[in-house]
Amino acid sequence: MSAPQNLSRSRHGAVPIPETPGRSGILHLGLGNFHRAHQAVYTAAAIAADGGDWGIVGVASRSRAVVDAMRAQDHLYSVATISPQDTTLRVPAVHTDAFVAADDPQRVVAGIADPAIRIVTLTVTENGYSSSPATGRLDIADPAIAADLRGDGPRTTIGQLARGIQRRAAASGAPLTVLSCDNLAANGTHTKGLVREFLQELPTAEGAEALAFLESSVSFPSSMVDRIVPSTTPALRDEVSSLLGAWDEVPVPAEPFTMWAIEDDFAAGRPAWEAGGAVFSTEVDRYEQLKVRLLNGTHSLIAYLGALQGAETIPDAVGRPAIREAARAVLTHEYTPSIQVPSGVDIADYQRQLFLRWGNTALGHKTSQVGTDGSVKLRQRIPGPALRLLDRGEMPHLIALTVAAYLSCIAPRPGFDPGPFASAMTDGARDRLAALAGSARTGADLAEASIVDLRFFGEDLADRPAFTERVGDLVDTIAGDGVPAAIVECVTAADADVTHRGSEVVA
Ligand code: CS2
Repeated sequence: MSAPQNLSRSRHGAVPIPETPGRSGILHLGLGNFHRAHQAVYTAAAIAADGGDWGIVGVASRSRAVVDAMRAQDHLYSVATISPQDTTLRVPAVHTDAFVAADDPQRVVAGIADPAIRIVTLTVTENGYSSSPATGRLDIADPAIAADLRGDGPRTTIGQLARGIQRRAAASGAPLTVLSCDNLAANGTHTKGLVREFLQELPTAEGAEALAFLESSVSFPSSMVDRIVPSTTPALRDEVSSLLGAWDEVPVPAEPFTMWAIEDDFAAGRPAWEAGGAVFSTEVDRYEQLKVRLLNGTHSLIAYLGALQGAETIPDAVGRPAIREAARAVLTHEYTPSIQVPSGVDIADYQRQLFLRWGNTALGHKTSQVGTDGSVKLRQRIPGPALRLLDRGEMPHLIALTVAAYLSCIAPRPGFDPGPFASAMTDGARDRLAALAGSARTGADLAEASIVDLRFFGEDLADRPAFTERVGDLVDTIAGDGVPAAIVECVTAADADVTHRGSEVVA
């Protein structure tokens, strides 16, 4: 049998393909699966409902694979919405071009400066913001930031934004919106702060015009993006290509659930994303906390405990009664009471949905994917809720267990084997932590070195010896008595604390 032809405008089987917009109004940094299954789908719905020059130029940071495949497929690909019941396909068809930033850094700068581009969107992960974990400020000691400040590249996202804004200020002065779609609290304000710090580091003559333009003409709305999007597998390519009747090299798997809450502060217009179900809200910070703590924070716990117990996927992990209990306890006792629920959100229903989403067995979401980059992700997820309980004289047992399980996966002490799924997690801090683990005599040593000496979870948590001690004990319990014993100990203690203080009050 001959190999199927590539997906293209003339070869797409039964899946309808809308017209690709003739002009591009959006430049997107981070052409990964998250963007392609989320923002691209909302943009397709917006254009279908309301038109507009909102084609997307997709910029991949370094990886050539998606760019090459999209070019070979008329910039088309399919999004496979996967549930245990079925798989459905759609082709968003909103990308007008794609390129690799590392191949041509000046093209990114020129794109951001182009007055036809009215929105720059970002999905560069928590790792892509070059901010110091301890202070949250721009990490000017980072060699990549230092190089961008000297005028190389630029290669960092913040360097690209700052240099693009600088050129735009000097050229057209046309207003611009920068929209972060990453899992960071107050992601708009945070991104603006980092770009401002970059420009402030430049000599006055170089940075002043751009700084004034930043304040007067560039808006940075915050947004909360939610859709579980695993990595693409060979099996998905085969399945999608046989459903399509054409070869799609870069399909994206995604769960049925999807949510986008955005602050409506656009300096130069925006697509009618509400047509795809986006919510424009003045409560985006609340949505962000809801998601970063309840979904992402609990997700991390499930991933690390699951990997240590030999679970390759999130549904396998959360299907295990002990891990499910730990997830229930952290969600209801430690994360939910720490947030203010956005108006109109039914929190009991949101929690129920989370368990259904994590339990989607057809999606194959890997524990190693969620466990990757914990050193930057946990910094977003855990300090606020942990400090809230510590301030009340209570111990966040399950959050401490999250940190202990993370350390056990990434920096196992000599003699402890965390298993293959933990070893598959990548983390920029792995080598540093592994060196500490190698010389730590006890869990307490490792907890002290990472939480206090390295300020892994920020200044405030470094200053809570009771928390560090609890994490250290749990590292030893995991290694000595096993994960189930650590879970029982934490869930029992957390349930007892709640019984003692009475029922939870959810704001
Ligand atoms: C996950 C997220 O990998 C992770 O850390 O918690 O990617 C999660 O799947 C998404 O934020 C869902 O919107």
